[in-house]
Amino acid sequence: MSKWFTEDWTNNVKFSIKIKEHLYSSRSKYQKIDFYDSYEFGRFFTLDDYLMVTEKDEFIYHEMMIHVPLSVNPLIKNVLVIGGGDGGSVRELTRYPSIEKIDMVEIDEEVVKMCQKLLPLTANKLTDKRVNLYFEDGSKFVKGTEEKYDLIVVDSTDPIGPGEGLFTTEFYQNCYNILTENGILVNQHESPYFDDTKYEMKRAHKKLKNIFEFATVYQAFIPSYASGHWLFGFASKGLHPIKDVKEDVQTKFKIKTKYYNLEVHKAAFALPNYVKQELENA
Ligand code: AG3
Repeated sequence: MSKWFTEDWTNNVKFSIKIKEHLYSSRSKYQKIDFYDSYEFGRFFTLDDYLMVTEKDEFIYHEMMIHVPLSVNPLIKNVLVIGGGDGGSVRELTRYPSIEKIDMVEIDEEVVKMCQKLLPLTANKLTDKRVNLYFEDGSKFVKGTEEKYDLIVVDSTDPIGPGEGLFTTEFYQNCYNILTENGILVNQHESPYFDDTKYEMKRAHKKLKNIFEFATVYQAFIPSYASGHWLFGFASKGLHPIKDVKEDVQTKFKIKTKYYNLEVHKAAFALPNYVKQELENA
């Protein structure tokens, strides 16, 4: 009998992946953690039965999360990653020799340990000398730190469970306070398509817009996330995601990407009318 992993995209829509092997299952202090091997998506892991990373499409999410802000400001040196326990965002950051320090604050140490064991594709750069790992609550970290960052990457789960505090006004305000003058915040911003994620998209956008001088969203196609149409938030103290983009950042650092390029960068900010409208109404 064949086995399938199924995520409920809504109460009426399910997404299933045929499984070769259920590699690991546990309940940490914070959440249920599962690792699988599959025919189509390779290895993947879930938190509370929501898909986080698959080997097949993680490059899209992580490249878009990191190369967009780095192309807007190639002078970024000091980076804070909140969440991102799989290490994919850190991996993309370590490709820039110009980045001096990466602090990663992940609440669940078990996610990091298991990704290092079972998902080296994303986790293999967590040992880079510039990376400091903190196993604590990101919302507390940004309140307490004296450090300043050029970029904050909020690589969170959905706003339920341990990720909830990473979608609050207080959290965004604290992030704003610890960003440098040209600071940028990017975050995983849910999907505009189904009602539940659309609601979260609007809530997050409304808060970011009230705090930052500039806030918008950009999009990518991520087949394993609900609807496949996924958004990232881009908020800054003034830098503009298109007007300030440096044409040569990929050639300058000789970074080979599978999804990201400058045309994609610019096009990602061109939003469908219904998305624009929902954001205006937020
Ligand atoms: N972060 C989770 C993105 C949201 C997924 N949501 C869902 N499947 N309902 C992914 C972490 C990658 N570093």
